[in-house]
Amino acid sequence: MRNRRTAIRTVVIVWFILAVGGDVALAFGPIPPGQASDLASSESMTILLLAEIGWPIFSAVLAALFFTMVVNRMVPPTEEPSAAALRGNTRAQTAWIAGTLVVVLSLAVYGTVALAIDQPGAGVPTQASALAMPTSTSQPLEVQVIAQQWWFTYRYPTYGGIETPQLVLPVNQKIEFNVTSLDVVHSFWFYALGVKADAVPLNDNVVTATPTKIGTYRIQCAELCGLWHGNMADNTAMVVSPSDFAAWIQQETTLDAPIMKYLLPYSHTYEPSPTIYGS
Ligand SMILES: [Cu+2]
Repeated sequence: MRNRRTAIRTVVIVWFILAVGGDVALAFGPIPPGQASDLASSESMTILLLAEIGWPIFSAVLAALFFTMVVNRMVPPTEEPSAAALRGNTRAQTAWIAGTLVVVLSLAVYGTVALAIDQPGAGVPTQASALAMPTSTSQPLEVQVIAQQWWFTYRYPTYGGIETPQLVLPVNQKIEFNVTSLDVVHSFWFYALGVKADAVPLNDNVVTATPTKIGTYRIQCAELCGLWHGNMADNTAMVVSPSDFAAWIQQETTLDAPIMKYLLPYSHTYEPSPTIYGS
């Protein structure tokens, strides 16, 4: 009996060291998707929280496994069979149900609150934002993402509705991505910003995020969309300073000037053309 107690104590100590060590390591480790936007930071925070809660539980499973496979085999068996104690054990059952309830309910509350803070009014485009230049960085700048087989193009309604093949965003400016498609279902995935939104024909999928780090980023399509789906990846999306952004917009406006009369008027969705797509 004493041996068994010592064994259990050893396992608990092993579990404690594993759990605390892992949680400390997690707190200092890189957590995806990183800190390149407010949305990404919040997602990293959620992943860290879940990992911090999950790791001690996983450690307990490892410790129990270690106990069963190694320690238990070295200790002479006691008279009681190990599994019988749980059957009809009201206290264990109540504790199990209460524990599960607490975990599920607190995560539900946390998830709801996080969602409400990150994406207030998610899915509802702010019509007004397209009409004027944002006067503050918290007022969203509307950027439309148009997915099509097999690339993304971007329109900036605030700047005359110009369309560009490259995504450039000003740093520390709240961006309202309006994601749509011209043909099949695609998915706009800007991993570093924590943005992933389905691009559905005749739908306007809205996500907001504020990029906080100047840099060059990768964008890709995250929905198998046909033969050249793999082509829908771009390593040249950029987050730049407001002055660089203004200069870039100026340059694109000049480039687009001759073709503006052929572009469809800016709209949140576009009718797919049956003659082009053969449906
Ligand atoms: Cu695609």
